[in-house]
Amino acid sequence: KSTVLFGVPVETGASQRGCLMGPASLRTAGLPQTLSALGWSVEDRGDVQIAPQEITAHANPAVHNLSETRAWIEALEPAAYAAARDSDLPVFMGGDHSMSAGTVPGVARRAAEEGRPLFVLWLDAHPDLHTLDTTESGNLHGTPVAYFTGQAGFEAYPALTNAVAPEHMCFIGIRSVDPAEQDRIQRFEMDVQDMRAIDETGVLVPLRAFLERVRAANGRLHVSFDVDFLDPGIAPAVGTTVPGGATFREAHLIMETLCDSGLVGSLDLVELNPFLDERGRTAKLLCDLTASLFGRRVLDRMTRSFG
Ligand code: DIR
Ligand code: MN
Ligand code: MN
Ligand code: MN
Repeated sequence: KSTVLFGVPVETGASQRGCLMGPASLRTAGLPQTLSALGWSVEDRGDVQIAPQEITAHANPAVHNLSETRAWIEALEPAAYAAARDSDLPVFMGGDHSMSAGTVPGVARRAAEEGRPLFVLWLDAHPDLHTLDTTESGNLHGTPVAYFTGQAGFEAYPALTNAVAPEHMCFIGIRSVDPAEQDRIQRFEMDVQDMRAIDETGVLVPLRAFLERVRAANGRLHVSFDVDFLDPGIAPAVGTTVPGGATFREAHLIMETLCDSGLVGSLDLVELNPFLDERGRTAKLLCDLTASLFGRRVLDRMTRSFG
């Protein structure tokens, strides 16, 4: 099994600086070596870069760093496509969540080439369903899902060629939704599992139902993992913490179940802001969660700790 990794040092989609250090922090935590040790062939393609950009205005005055976001999408779509073509399970190390406006269309192009539909599991406190007209913060990390599901209002982003069907989305961990996002969720009848639903049934009931839909459609699955999906008590290194997030075991159980399914074809690790952390704690946790997705078992961990 093979993985291609690359870093996406983008922070212009977020409200505060620091996500550009995310890829370096994940490498320092040993992510490439961890995956090699699990028996994967690992190719780190380094960091994607964009040229310096001029300021572009938008009708919504809150919107900022529009040119940078556009340039990142243009650079990331082909990079993600190539990584998905060249390996079994590429990992895109962010970087704020605006990068998924590039990585998801890239893997969607690969899925279309394989003749398979792309499904996306969005693990996040937020649905990131704003358009450029509805974002109140103007932070473009709040827009990728609306963009790659083909909603109107993205004339300022690159034209989308491979949209993800809204009914192929599943959101888990949601606990902060803006009014315009709520409207879209209801209009498109997207599968949104908020934290209350997780409290009531546990993570496995909705996750298994979604994975069955992916399998029945012979789909390819992309997982987008926002650090703020996790409870801030275990993952403080993110600019938009929301109380009441996923626990350590809920998060590992999701990654282990995804591993068992064999359906995952690509992964985003986003919103890690190492500047807000102590001793790389959150980067190490992301590294361990990724290891669970790549096949590390509880008994492997015991061997490591006690053997
Ligand atoms: C809020 C927060 N919905 C916004 N969004 C995100 O600014 O649009 N925080 N994605 O991570
Ligand atoms: Mn997000
Ligand atoms: Mn979020
Ligand atoms: Mn379908």
